[in-house]
Amino acid sequence: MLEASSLDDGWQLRHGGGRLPAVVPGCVHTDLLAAGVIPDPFLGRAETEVAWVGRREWTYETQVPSVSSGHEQTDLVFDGLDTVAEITLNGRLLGRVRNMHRAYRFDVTGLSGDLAVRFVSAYAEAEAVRGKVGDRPGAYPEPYQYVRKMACSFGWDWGPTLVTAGIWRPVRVERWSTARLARVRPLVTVEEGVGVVELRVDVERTRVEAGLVLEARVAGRRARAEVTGTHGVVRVEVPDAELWWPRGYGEQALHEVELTLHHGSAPLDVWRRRVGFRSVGLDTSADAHGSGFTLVVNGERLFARGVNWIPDDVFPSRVTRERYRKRLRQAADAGVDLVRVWGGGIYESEDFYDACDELGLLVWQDFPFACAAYPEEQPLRSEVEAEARENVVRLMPHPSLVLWNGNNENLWGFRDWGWEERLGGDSWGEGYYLGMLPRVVAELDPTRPYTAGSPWSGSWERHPNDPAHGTHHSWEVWNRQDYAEYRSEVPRFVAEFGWQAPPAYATLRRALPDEELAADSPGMLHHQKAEDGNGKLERGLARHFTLPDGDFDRWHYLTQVNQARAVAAGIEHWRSHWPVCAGTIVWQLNDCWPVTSWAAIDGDGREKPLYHELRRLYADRLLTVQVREGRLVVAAVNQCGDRWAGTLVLRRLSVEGEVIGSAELHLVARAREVGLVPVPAGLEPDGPKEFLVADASAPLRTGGVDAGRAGRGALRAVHFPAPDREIPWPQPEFEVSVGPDGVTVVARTLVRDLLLQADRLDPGARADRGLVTLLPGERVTIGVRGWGNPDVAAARAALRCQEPPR
Ligand code: BMA
Repeated sequence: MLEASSLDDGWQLRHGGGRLPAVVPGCVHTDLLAAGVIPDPFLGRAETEVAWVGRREWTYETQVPSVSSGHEQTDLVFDGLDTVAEITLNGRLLGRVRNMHRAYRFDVTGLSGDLAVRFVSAYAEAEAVRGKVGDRPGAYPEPYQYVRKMACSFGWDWGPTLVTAGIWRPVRVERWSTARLARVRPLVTVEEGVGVVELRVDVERTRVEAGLVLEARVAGRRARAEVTGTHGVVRVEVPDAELWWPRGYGEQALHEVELTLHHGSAPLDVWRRRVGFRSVGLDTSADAHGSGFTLVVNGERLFARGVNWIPDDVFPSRVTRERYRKRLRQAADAGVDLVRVWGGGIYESEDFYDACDELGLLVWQDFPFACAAYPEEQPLRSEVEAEARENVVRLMPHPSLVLWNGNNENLWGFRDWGWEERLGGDSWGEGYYLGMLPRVVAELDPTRPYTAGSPWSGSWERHPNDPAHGTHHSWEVWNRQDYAEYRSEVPRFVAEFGWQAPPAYATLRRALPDEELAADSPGMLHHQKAEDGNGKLERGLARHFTLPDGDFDRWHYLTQVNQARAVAAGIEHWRSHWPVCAGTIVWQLNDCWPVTSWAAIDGDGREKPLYHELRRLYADRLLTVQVREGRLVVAAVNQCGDRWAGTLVLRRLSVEGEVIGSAELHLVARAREVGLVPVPAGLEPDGPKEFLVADASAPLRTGGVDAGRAGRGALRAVHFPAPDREIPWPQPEFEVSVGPDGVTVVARTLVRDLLLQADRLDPGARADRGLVTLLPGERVTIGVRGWGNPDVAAARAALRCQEPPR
């Protein structure tokens, strides 16, 4: 039987003539940080002080023990090396590697002793490749398109430039005899209710003549097959298989598959994974509106409630299984059902995918290409093919994985960002996205759909970002316009759109400990990486609010409110246009360090108001006020499998709380449809002093907690026709009390966008809801966890809401 032993312990990093203890999996920055050699690059402006680390060579060393196990072959296996390295054992070269996205196996039979992994700088490799293949355009100055390393380690418009090196995934020694399972491809399908697992197996042998048998077990069923040469196929059928569903549609049934390789009666190797029975398709057919982009899981057509995922730490080896689970649980708790793994990061880990399988999160995985023209010459071409083959197979068992995507924004960049002219016929990646990658997916994993890029309209005959065809990235709005402009388009699928806001106050305080915080203080600007980011924040804010000159706390609150409002404007509009629009993927769920960015959850894991807003926006039932043909309508977006019928109470109110008019109407939305109720003419609010409140009963579960609801089992939509800066807000008055359940606020006047900033109570505290609007007389209890010493004065000080400008 194959024996595996971890080689993660006992590593050292050579530094300054001596050696430091090294953590594997890990990287050079985290080892230097632990040894006190460098400052924390996440704090202040230390990022720039540690830039030298990425330019140097680094050597990791350990011992390979000598073991007399009696096995015929011994392999040394690296699950991930970041990135360009030479591996030697007792001075003898085992191999040279240059791809962070691959695993490596070396035959070390009969060898033991000094193992060294010498990394050269990824910059040196990138520059050498650039020298060979020629310069290519890209959206950022660093040379990330010339080396197969996580692109965003070279800096991004939300990320620091921290080009690390190291042994970023586990290392082990495997000892085996006769044969081992070299590659297992589970093709999991559902055929007329019967779950089918077809395992296509490749073995590696030391003895060609040995008769080998495969035995598979799934859900109490077994099957056997012989290996011919180095290949074998074993097929297990599970009648009446329990299906795996995305969250909100059903259970996440997972089944263990165990595959054993036998020689006679002796087991040689075992492979175990969990799979789920489900079918997946992508409907891109043409219709009256263009051509769609609708995911179909187990026959159900879905509006995808998505978030874009970036590496959760710029040093991805630091993201533990627990941290993945925590972050993805946060996504699921916000009502998210799809996570897009963005192409400037990595092929995500088993831990990421295990969590998604269990939580019922669908995953769209980009191949790691983003925002640049990528050369197709050697040595890159072979690396890309090898990493694609390896990762398609590695991730195949996971039912959560539903879509492969060729790249992020490169087809768009070629057409729109001046690359076509600059390239003058040079390769730029098209051969990967439209040739190699779809071929690899179709050959190795024909059960999953592939799309060439995001955005992509399905053909060069149309603009790649054409909203009427396929996927669309909506960035003009954040870059240049007011967020109301989201309402001027109904794209078929919005794969990226978003709005920036600073992180939580406690996160800023930790990252910039010695700074008097201001929107443009040096540390704040250093932790803002977007081009003219603060300018865009400021202009976006000025369209809606009176700018709070010099008042940092007010600025911080309002920019966070504006982020939530902007994303809400997009999602409410687009969901109300289901099934023409079949998904929104918010840019972005998470951060990889403390920074002002588009994220809903900041770099310290704290939830911005946008996060809580997502729970309302992505609930199975959403009530929203929209415009159709110049008139207001209430849209009841019903993603449940049951009809939503009930009473809709409309009230036209003044900001002073006076009821100008009201009506009780009937609301119906069929299962997985949108119901529209026109607002009677006399109830449309007129001018900045008035607003509309719509309350609907929603007897079924609505996902998440009841943020934004009028009461239990009810949903509310509030519509102000004028921008906030024109609204004559009354001086807000409310009472605050603190009890075991949290902070209770009773409004005496209209209280708009009430927010408890829990991190100001205690850096470890967390509130269970974000922005709440209360009418006079209404109350809310905001649950707080992790608050050591509850106290009313502190609660008051941590509460914000809209108020008349001072
Ligand atoms: C798109 C993304 C990212 C970027 C984001 C915000 O371009 O694909 O590259 O971070 O917009 O600008």
